Amino acid sequence: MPTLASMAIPEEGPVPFEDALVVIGTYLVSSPQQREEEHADLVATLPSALEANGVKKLRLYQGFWIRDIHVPAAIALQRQFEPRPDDVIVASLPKCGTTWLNALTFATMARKAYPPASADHPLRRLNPHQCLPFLEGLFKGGREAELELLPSPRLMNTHMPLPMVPSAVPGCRVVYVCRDPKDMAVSAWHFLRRLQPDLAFAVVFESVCDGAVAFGPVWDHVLSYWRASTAMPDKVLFLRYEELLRDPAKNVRKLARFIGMPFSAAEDEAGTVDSIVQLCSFGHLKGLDANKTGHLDPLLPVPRDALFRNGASGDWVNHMTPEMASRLDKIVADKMRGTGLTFQ
Ligand code: PAP
Repeated sequence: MPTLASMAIPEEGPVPFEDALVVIGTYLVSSPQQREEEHADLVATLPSALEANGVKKLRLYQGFWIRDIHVPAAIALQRQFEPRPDDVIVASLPKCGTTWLNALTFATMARKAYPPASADHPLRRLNPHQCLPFLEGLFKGGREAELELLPSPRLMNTHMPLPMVPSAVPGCRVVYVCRDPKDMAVSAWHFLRRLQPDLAFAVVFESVCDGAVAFGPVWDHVLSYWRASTAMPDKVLFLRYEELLRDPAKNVRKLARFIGMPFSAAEDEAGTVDSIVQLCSFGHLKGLDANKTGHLDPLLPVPRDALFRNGASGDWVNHMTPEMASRLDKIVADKMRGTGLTFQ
């Protein structure tokens, strides 16, 4: 079997997962059916609900609404995921800044091998999601052995709530990003409409209020990481999309310190932080071919450009009545009471 080094991929990680797959993907046989069948009896007993688009089925597994195809992945992640101490996992709910944080974390962690200003940086030819292995995607398909072949430090991505990846904390480091649930709901609606144009915003809004969204309820997802970040701040970095927008450079510095790779004086001099911010900026990523063409997944016919819609905060005012906004705010505030976390 060829090594990653023989493919001109650095021997130190993180390496773009898409590039690593060129080597390892050929050699490993995945078995999604087998994993689904293994847990089919259990999945069938779990309470179910339909996702807002009425297509995908959610199952209530240990208090979280997980897509039925992902429940076997959750079980396998709980039982088998073995973090390395120098691993970093980017975690988030969908539509809360995953793509951006994937890009920022990859660019920051991999900056020695891939200088952010370089013309051949992987983020100039790959969608940020292609740079990180998606944990539930791999575990769903029985492909977790691929993770073992990646050089350290590894950088991975998940939408799972923390109880589905319990070994991650304190086994490695997790960077979490949350977003105002009102903007998350709007972003999710626009995304789902790419598959189902007649989907009403009210349907998505109600599902967020009810808690029945993939990987939700929103508040329980956020709190699972929030609590871990307050208990173990050196293991979980808790970021906010709105703060990233307000001061991306400050957050990139925070991220670099957290992963144990603070910027040196020489890097400060060279403007490395600004190069990372610019490389990963909404305007830059949105304009790249890698993000304008193609689909997210061969099985998910959503064009990649759906990940780069508006890139701002506060768009909820254009979609919600003041009553809807205060209803969701109140639900979230009630759930957050006493936790030290607020969204207002
Ligand atoms: P995912 O969970 O499916 O990967 P995710 O990246 O979390 O989606 O969310 C997409 C949102 O992040 C979009 O928000 P919007 O619908 O309100 O516009 C998208 O525009 C925004 N986004 C993506 N990349 C960036 C970026 N580089 N900077 C700021 N926002 C971004």
